Parts: sequence; C-alpha cells; structure tokens
Amino acid sequence: MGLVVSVNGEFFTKREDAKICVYDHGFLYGDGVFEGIRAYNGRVFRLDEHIERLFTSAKSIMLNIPKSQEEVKRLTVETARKTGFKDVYIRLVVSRGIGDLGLDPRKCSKPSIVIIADAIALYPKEKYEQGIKVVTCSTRRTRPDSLNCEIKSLNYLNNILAKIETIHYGADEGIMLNDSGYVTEATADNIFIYQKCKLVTPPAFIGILEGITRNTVIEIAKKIGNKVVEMPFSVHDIYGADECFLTGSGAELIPVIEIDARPIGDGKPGKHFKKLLEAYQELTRTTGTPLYENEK
Ligand code: PXG
Repeated sequence: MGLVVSVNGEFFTKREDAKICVYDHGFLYGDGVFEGIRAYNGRVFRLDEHIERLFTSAKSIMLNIPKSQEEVKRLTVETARKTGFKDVYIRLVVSRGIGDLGLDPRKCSKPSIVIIADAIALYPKEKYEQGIKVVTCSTRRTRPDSLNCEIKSLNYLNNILAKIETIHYGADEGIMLNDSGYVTEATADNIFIYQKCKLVTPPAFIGILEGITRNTVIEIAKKIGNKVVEMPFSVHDIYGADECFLTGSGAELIPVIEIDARPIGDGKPGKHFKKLLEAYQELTRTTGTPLYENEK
C-alpha cells in the first residue's frame, strides 16, 4: 500500500525512482498537458470526462498521445489500483517527450506518459467549515488567442504568478480577471456566486478552464431546483453576492467568506453552498469507475 507512479508503462513505488529525462520538453518548455483526477471510496470520479479533456487539450497543442482513450483509462485505473488506496489523487501527465535544446516539437519522437497515484493532501477541515478569504489578483488570465485557458497545459506560470500575489497578500486564494476585467476563475479552481436567487458562474468563452467539478455542480444544482446561469460578471458582483464558493477536483467545493477585505453575505458559508457540497459528496462516494472487483 502506497504511492505508485507509472512512467511510460513502467511502475515505480518510490518517488526517487520515478524519473523523466531532463531533455523532455515537458521539463524544458512546459510543453505538455495534464489532468488532476480523484478516486473516492474505490471509484474514479468522472474518469471519462477527464480522459476526454486530456485528449482535447493534446489535440489543441498538436500532441499525438500514442495510446487510445480506452488504453489511457485502463492504465490510469491500473496505476491507482496498485496503491491499494480507496481514496486516491491521480496526476496524469503527457509531455511532448525527449527532444533537442530548441522549441521544435518535431525533434521529440515520442510523448512521455506519467501517471502518479498517491494519497490526497486535503485542504484543512476548518476551511470547509469556516470558509476562505480571497483577493483579486493583478495578473490577468491569458487571452484565448495567446494560450487558451481551456488547454490544461503544463505551462501554469500565469496561475503561479497569481498564486504568488495571493500568498503575498496573506489570502487563501486569488481571483483572476480576463483582459476586459471580467471574473474568470481562481488560480486552480472555478468560481460560483449565489446572487438574486440564482447560481452564477462565468461562461467558458470568458477564458476559464471548464472544470469537471464546475460542470458537475451545475448539473447537481439544476437537479435540486436551483436556477443556474453561465454569465459574465465583475468583482463588484462578488462584493454584492449572497454567497460565493470555488470548485475543483482538489478542493471539491470550498466556501469563500471574504474578498478584498469585504465580507460576502453574512461572512459565513451559505446554505446553498452547504446543500451543494452535500450532494456533491454523495455523488463522489457512490459513482465512478470501480478500482477493485468488489466495488462493482
Ligand atoms: N481552473 C483551473 C485553472 C484549474 O487548474 C480547475 C479550474 C478546476 O477543474 P476541475 O476539472 O478539477 O474541476 C482547475 C483544476 C493540482 C490540481 O494538483 C489542479 C487542478 C485540479 C486538481 C489538482 O494542482 N486544477
């Protein structure tokens, strides 16, 4: 029982043994794509959606993954199963592969496929109960015509610069705007507000990663009777919102109680958030691709 890493189909159980060549363009240029996936209670949550997004990201950067979606799914499940864990964090990385010192991707003959399956480092429990504080970052999200945010690429410097600002301000997370000043997302999570009896989240065209958790929350919210709107909004709308929360595979749903030193609503996690978190956790516990025979 413990972490397992698959490097091009070979399995390792020690961090220090799982290695990639320094000439890999994933390391040299951030040239590649990835997914962050979770398994709960012996089931991989929304595996099909993650693999589909991985292949779409790869297609967009003209990276041909040398395996079918089914093969990648099988390898992902196999790697996660070898940990023996029921709750697993899975990091799936496909890089351009080993090449020359130069950008030219044609020099990289074979993409590298790495799957890390490890225990999950969760946000502290009190953050879910008390909520987090966020700030608006001055670093803007990349424009869709420079590096499209829909590509879950290995090039996360845009988000890391915003994260550095967040840390400097002493906040838990940072909100990033697009070049027109509309709210996009947090540094590694999508954002929702509850405002005037409806749940609002920015639409994909504003420049976000269309999160799988985000889409699941939209689905759940509609099912339990919420009105959901995908609509651009500004920081001013967050200041005046009744509730706000972030979503992502790592964080699940986490309540935001303060932004730029202004309390959101009554400054406590909201009732709509609590209902949605409950429904989300029920779904993650009970659905997904089984890792072990007895989970089927
Ligand atoms: N926006 C960005 C920029 C992200 O990186 C999300 C939104 C949420 O997407 P999902 O599909 O997860 O709902 C992400 C997700 C990590 C890690 O270890 C990062 C993400 C997800 C899981 C792990 O850094 N980012």
